[in-house]
Formats: sequence, structure tokens, C-alpha cells
Amino acid sequence: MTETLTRSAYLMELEDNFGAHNYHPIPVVLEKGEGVFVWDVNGKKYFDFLAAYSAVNQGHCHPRIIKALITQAQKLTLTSRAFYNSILGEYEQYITSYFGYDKVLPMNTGVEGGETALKLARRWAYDVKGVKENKAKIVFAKGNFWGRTLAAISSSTDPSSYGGFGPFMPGYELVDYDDLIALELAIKDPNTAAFMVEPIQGEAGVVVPSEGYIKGVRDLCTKYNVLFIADEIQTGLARTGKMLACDHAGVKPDILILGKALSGGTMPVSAVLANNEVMLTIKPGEHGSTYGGNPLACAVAMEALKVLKDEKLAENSEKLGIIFRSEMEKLKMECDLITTVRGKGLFNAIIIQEKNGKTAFDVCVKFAENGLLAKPTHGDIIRFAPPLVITEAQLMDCVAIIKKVIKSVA
Ligand code: IF1
Repeated sequence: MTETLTRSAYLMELEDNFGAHNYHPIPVVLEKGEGVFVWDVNGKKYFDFLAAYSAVNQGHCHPRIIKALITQAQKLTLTSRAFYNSILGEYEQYITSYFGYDKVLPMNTGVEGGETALKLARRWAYDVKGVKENKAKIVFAKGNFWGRTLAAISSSTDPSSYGGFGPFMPGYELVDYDDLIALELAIKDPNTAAFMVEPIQGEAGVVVPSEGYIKGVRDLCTKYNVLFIADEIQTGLARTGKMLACDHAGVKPDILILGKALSGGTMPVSAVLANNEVMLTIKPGEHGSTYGGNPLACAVAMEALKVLKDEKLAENSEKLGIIFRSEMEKLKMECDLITTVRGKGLFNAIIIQEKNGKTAFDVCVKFAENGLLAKPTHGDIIRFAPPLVITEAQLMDCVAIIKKVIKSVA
């Protein structure tokens, strides 16, 4: 026992000593994952209720995705885009028909997908809309999160993201989330290239906008000839109970950004989808990346997308999400520690009020002790986003753990 405890302490100390201190993890050291479960170095098993920030929607180490990874890795992994490769075209055809767009631009991380979308929007504004050079404006919603680059934090309203990293990217404007009047005022400006928005704000704490907001965004963007960019890096790929969160509103964004679960958690793979009018504004040599569109990523992404459909993960997310929220609502009635329950599909959050000096972080440490991993955000919000392969019986086991812990703290 002491020996195993010593091992995880040793591994945490290694990270502390030799890694930058840019994270504050829950003190568990994981070494294995399968489906909805992960195991720590002591062999303790947990339900993973973070799913690597929705990158493992298909479950940890999905056998089909791992097989695609290994098979392609033994054949060809990277060519750069200086040459054609034998799988990129097939992947491009597959993903564009999957989501109904003319073209895809493959990148790696989510934030690169966001950067790509914004570059496309600026170029479109100059070449198609006719905005004067260097005048293009991009509008974002307050509370947005799309990554950690300088361009991304320049749109952030969270001081822990942007503080101390200025100067910032010009040409941005912020409006309140879920406010169509403010949006209309901002995008009326004929220099507006795009409005970029998460259909449900993730980092902000799973903030679900009012019914009609996303439809309203679509209509306003069409009215003022402004590109609607949907950041579905976290909400897409079945997380909210539909293949895309925009599907709930029945609308199609002009630019769609995907990432995270596009590789089922095996490697960074992102994609930007758009129609020709937007995508063909960028010419050879004007954008790219060494790894973007690499054969390994193409093989993995195709399989990851197939698994979502074959295993009906959007349907499972929708169905189990309803059950989960109703269980959390019951718990909220029983104890006042929980003040809010919200979400869509298996993308949910609870807000807890501090009690007996216990914070959301302490609650998450207790969840971990009881075999469930979740991570707090903004001090008092706990997100619940398990792999979408979770079964109803497993979900009810998790509900029991959550109830037990919440009641013990309350
Ligand atoms: C970190 C949170 C999640 C994203 C959306 C783009 C990106 C992300 C909607 C960028 C990334 C992450 C990154 C991770 C924590 C995380 C996160 F805690 F900040 F709120 F998921 F919920 N658009 N989200 O959510 O994608 O470049 O990272 O691949 O520690 O930064 P990336």
C-alpha cells in the first residue's frame, strides 16, 4: 500500500519539478483507459466524467480507432503537404459529405482550427464582401473560449486567460452571449467579417443559450452578410445529443470548426469546413501546417466519425442526458448545495454553493475518492461530460456516486 501511494506521489512530484506549473490537476495519476473507465497507477478504477474535455466521446482507446491508428502507423504517418498522400482525398470526401460542406481544411489542434476560421473570414471579407484592407472586424461573445494562442486570448473576457499577455489582436469586438439585440448592433457595421460563437459555451460552464438564439444568430448573419462561425470543437461530434449542437436549431454555420473527438482522443486533429465561396479565397502558400492532413490523422478521423454513427452515440447522448439531468434536478430538490443544473445531451454542469468551507474542487476530490473523475471550473461549477459510450446502468452507478458525495458534503 505505502509503495503504491509512494509511486503516485513520486509521479506527481516529477510533474511538479520538471513541468511548467500551468495546471492544477486533481491528485490522481492515470495510466490506463478503456471505454468509460480509467485506472490510476494503484489500479483504482474510475468513471471518467470529463472525457478529456470531450475528446474521448467514443470512449478511451476505442478498439476500432486504435486499430485504424496502428494499421496506418505501420504504413505511412506523415508526408507534409508538399506532396499528395493516398488517404487525404478520401478523408476530405468523407468528412465534407458527412457534414454537408464543399471543402475541408485540415489542421491539428482546436485553436489552430479557430485561427484558420478567422483567417478565412478576414480574407473572405476583403475578397468577397469588399471590406477595405485591414478594416475587417470579428465579433465574439463574452465568455468565449477557443484556446490559448495570442489571437484566442485576445477575445477572452477571463483575466486568467488574457491577463499579463498583452498586447492583443486588434479588429475584435465583444457582445453579450445570448443577446441578439447586441449582436445585431455589432454586426450591422459593414466591416464585420464574422461572428464566432460556441452553440453552448463550454469553458464558461456549459452555458446553454435561450431557445431561438442560434437560429437568430444564423438569420442576423445572413441579413448582414456576415459569416457565422460555429466553434463546435467541444459541442460537436455527438456531445450534446445531436451530431452538431447547431443541429438542435436546424441551422448550418458558414464555417464549422471541429476538433477534440475528431480523433477519439488519440492525437490532435481539427478541421475547418466551409463552402467554396469562403474556402477558395485562400490560395496555395497562404495557410497550412506541417502535420495538418497527415495520413495518420486522416485514417483515425475517418474511423472516429464512423464510430459516432455506427454506435449511435448522438442518440445515446440525447437519451442519457435527459435521465442525468432529471436525477440531478431531484438531487437539487433534496439538498441546497446545488443551485443550478444545466446542459444538453451528456454535456452538463451543476453549480454548487460553498458549504462548510468546501469548494467545488474539494467536491471533485471526494468524487475521485469514490471512483468518479470530474473537474471544477470557475470555482463553483462542476462539468459532467462522460464518454458517450456510457450505458444507462453505468450512468445510474455514477448518479449514485454523485448523490452520495453531494449529500455527505451538504
Ligand atoms: C486547456 C476548458 C474545455 C474549446 C473550444 C477551442 C478549444 C477548446 C470550445 C481549443 C479547448 C479546452 C482546452 C483545455 C481545457 C479546455 C476546456 F476547460 F477550458 F473549458 F474543453 F472545456 N474551442 N478546450 O473548448 O482546442 O487547441 O485545446 O485543441 O487546458 O486549455 P485545443
